[in-house]
Amino acid sequence: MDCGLWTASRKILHIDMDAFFAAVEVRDRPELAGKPVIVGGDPQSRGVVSTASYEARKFGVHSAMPAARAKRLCPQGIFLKPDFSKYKKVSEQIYSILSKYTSVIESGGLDEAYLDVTENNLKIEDPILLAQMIQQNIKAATKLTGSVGVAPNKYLAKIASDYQKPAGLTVIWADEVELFLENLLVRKIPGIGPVTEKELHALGIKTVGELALRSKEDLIRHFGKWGVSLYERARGIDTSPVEPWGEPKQIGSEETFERDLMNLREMEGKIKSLAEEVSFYLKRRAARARTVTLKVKYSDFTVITRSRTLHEPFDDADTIITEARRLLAEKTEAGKRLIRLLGVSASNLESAEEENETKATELDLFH
Ligand code: TTP
Ligand code: MG
Repeated sequence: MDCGLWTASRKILHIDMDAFFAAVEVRDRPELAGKPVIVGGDPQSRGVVSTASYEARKFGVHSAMPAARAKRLCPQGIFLKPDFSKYKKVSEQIYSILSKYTSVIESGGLDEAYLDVTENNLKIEDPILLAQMIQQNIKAATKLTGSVGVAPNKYLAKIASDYQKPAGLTVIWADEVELFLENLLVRKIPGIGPVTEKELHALGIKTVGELALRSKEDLIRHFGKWGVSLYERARGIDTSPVEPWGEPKQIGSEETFERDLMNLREMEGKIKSLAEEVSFYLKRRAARARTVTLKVKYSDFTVITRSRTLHEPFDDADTIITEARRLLAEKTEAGKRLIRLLGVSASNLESAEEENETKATELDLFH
């Protein structure tokens, strides 16, 4: 491949592992190879599918689907409980490989990351060669495959990595952006979910090419501020930088109950265990938070979130329990409406290190 053709000013890679949780399970239990493997909650109760192997996807099984539905679609499916600590270890292994190539890496979760390889540790100019090396390196170390997108920005790189899964390598050249996007369905634009998709369909817009025919004013009229992003996405524009090691903006945990809850005591008990989990994760990251958020999903699936920000940063379970219970009592219809899910999260995070630095600066001011 002639890298002289690469005229874009930035070289961005997006890597996304294939059927991640399922692929790890199949790797560790070779007898599952080629079988429909579904990782997630219990199909006998109200569990949800985390992911499914490509064999299971042929039956229509996909992430976030109720596991009971997956079982109906694919009765011969092999249902496995997720083993998060195992996936976390594999993820760390992958990140340590990626960091050999560049330090400008942004985590998109356990199984995906953006890399800015415009400048890279190996001083290799051709981003496609780098993408191939990364794929081979990950395969050799983990026996897992990932798909990579190479493009002039993050948005296009993400679309590209999804384009030829599994084990795909897709390049969007700077001068081919328009052609690439023309027939792509709007749903493929990251950030466009079923709701926006429906609204766009109602306006007669099915493809990105059709979206590009609309004026900015037109899109702003229909979608507000989000219309500006849509206008830019339709033209392949994204100037956002790869933000190295983006720390999570929030740490949370949630639970869908076996049966909908009305009893406040029972919900307070659930909040306690969710808060303890959040506190555990905060401490493990040596982070402290200032905001507690409670999420409630009622039995009719409407979701609300209510937050409170405190003066002092915290990482202890007691503070989270107290605040989340207060939010439940004062800001929700708990006890009057059935509740299907509760979630507790902590945000406005600062690391212990940052906190020490702030304290040090404050001290300096007074000396
Ligand atoms: P994805 O990258 O979205 O999915 P995937 O890696 O399983 O499959 P693909 O080949 O299409 O990339 O998510 C990564 C992992 O995150 C996935 O293996 C399981 C987990 N996950 C959930 O637990 N729930 C979800 O709703 C989604 C989308 C993912
Ligand atoms: Mg993936």
